[in-house]
Amino acid sequence: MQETDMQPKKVLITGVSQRQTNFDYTMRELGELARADNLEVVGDVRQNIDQANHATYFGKGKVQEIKERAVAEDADFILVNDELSPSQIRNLEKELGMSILDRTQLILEIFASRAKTKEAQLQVAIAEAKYQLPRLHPSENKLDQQGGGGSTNRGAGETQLELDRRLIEKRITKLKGELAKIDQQQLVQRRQRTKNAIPVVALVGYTNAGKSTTLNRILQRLNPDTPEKQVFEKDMLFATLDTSVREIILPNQQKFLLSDTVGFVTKLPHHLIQAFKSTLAEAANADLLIHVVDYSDPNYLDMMQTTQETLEALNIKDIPVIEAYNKADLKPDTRYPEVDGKQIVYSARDEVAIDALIALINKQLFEQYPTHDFLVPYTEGQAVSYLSDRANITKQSYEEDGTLIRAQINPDLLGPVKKFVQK
Ligand SMILES: Nc1nc2c(ncn2[C@@H]2O[C@H](COP(=O)(O)OP(=O)(O)OP(=O)(O)O)[C@@H](O)[C@H]2O)c(=O)[nH]1
Ligand SMILES: [Mg+2]
Repeated sequence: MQETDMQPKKVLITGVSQRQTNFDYTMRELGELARADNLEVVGDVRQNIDQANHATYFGKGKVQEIKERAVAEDADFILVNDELSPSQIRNLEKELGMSILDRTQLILEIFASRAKTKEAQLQVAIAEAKYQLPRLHPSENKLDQQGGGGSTNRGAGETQLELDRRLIEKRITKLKGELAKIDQQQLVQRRQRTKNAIPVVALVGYTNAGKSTTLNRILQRLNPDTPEKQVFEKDMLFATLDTSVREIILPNQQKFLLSDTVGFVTKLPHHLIQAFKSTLAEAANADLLIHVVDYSDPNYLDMMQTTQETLEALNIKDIPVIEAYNKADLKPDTRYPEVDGKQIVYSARDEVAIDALIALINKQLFEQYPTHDFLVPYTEGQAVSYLSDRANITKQSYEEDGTLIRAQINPDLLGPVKKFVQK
């Protein structure tokens, strides 16, 4: 949708609490998502009941209230804070005489409008097709509408439905095939990196927490001569949909790869999570995760929980995590940078704080590895460069019979330099 020459469509946001403790928050977030899709929120109707109505999602009285409110506010359609069943959407639309957009469709729309690369576009298209599949309905297709009822007609409608279904299934297979090709290329790249054993650090977290900004500031601090490597950062939901990987060189010459990827949100549609699995493979294969949190947001704890649940749904586990509490500059009476174990309170906008985060990443990457003393003869220069590329060198001196190096190194990489380890 174009902001400039088109009036934004007006929507009424609606939801059923259903024992959700963070219901208020998810409703507010629904409003944010609507704005991210260029919609104007004209009102808010909620129902406090433990279970949604099976047929119409809202209870009867509430449906009436929504109808009146929508007319009064001149709403173009109704936005519902959940993924509705196909029949709930049909029944509600019939009773309200208005179109319904559910939370899943809204998120899919936002993703579709933001997807830039072929991979992201394919992933969104697959999720959209999977969402549509169970929602095909005989009355929506032309054959059924053209006929004037009668049993022969119903038969034709069903055939058309079968046809539509098969078409979408075929489309999904085709899209998946195209995606698999891209994934294959990336797998090769990842394998290559594993072979070179450059550690991978992945930024994960809620959308708008500051992941891309953190990547940009780390890059700027350590590799200032590569401004073209900066990624897109913006104050909007789902600014990033594609994974970007950047090589970072630490002051001790140690390299690591830092990857930035899509952010999470509550009730992220299941099909989208599945479709984005390959994009998030970067995080699944990381040596270290940086969980970036918008510490200035009053709901930061809910956001952290959502991130954890999404990571679990993606089967990303058993990877060490730095909890990075960002935007401390926006939180009154908060001192930063403050480091406590694997936690840091910082601001991506503050250089000193970024340096503290860099130091913490360095420490966490190598803390798990044992320290060795290596004595490398001066004739074995390549062993010194091998170590400076892969190990965390904490001390280096030039002795009579070679370079003495104290370093932490991944045991899997010790092989080629093992003979220089001092007993
Ligand atoms: N004041 C302040 N603003 C920040 C800080 N870090 C990030 N921001 C702002 O927060 C907004 C979102 O930042 P991004 O880096 O795009 O967030 P993200 O986590 O990559 O978001 P998605 O890509 O949407 O998942 C931008 O407007 C940033 O300038 C910070 O430490 N302080
Ligand atoms: Mg981003």
